[in-house]
Amino acid sequence: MMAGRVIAAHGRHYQVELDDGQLRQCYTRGKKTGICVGDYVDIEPQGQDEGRIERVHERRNLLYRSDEMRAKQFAANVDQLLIVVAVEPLFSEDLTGRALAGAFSADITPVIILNKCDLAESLPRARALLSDMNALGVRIIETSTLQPQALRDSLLPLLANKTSLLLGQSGMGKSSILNILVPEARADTQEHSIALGTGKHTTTSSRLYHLPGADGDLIDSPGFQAFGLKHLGQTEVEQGFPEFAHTARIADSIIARTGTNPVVGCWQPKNRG
Ligand SMILES: Nc1nc2c(ncn2[C@@H]2O[C@H](COP(=O)(O)OP(=O)(O)O)[C@@H](O)[C@H]2O)c(=O)[nH]1
Ligand SMILES: [Mg+2]
Repeated sequence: MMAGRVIAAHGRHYQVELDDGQLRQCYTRGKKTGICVGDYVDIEPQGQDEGRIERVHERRNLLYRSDEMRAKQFAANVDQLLIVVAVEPLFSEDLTGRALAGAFSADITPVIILNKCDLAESLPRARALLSDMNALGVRIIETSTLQPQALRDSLLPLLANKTSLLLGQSGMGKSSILNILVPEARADTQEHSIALGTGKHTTTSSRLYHLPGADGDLIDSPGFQAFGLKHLGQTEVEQGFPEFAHTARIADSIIARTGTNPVVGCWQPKNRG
């Protein structure tokens, strides 16, 4: 048996990086599914470069979304969720709130990256939309891929010694950011696809990359247009939305003064650190 980590998943084929750096194409025994990028596994080597996944180690966490029909896993064993939003096209507040709620409930630290900050005219509007997120204690980092060195300087220290997951709606600049942080990724951006006339630029599956010159991993994920939270209770969902945080702060202060909870059944105040 050899231990490793799943760095890519395509259907039921998994690319596993073994502890010694060796890469193997792996599959599972029988119909076992549900393994995802970031999972630590034990494999039984098969031939030169294949293997069979025999065991999935217990996960520290798992980020996923779910709707009426099914659950979709983003990644496992993640320290940090980087939610990429852009000045233009303007991001969805609802999706951002849902991603935040998903991260909080999975015990993953969210960070918002506001990209395309070179678009000065629309920047104030995007900043105003995000200012409420401060109420949730979420760190916001402003970037522009037109200034790659500044982008590296502000993001790389944050990524050291951690596994971070890049998530965002398509068009926000995820692939462009990934290419600056991990040049060997050579992720297709919208620009490439327009130049090539292929119209095909979307990342279709998640993949884990090592940051060059630093200990830290970055997982790229397909863009998302939905973030169902069927698996969470209302209280957990509300934790991603500043308007509820406002209610919670008022509730917390009333509790501190009077010892009674004014919003029983609506919000369970919680120590959010
Ligand atoms: N002005 C500006 N455009 C950007 C920036 N980052 C990405 N873009 C452009 O936005 C489009 C979408 O970028 P892409 O990386 O493909 O986004 P993704 O769909 O989130 O992976 C492309 O045309 C990029 O060139 C930025 O910081 N500033
Ligand atoms: Mg992309």
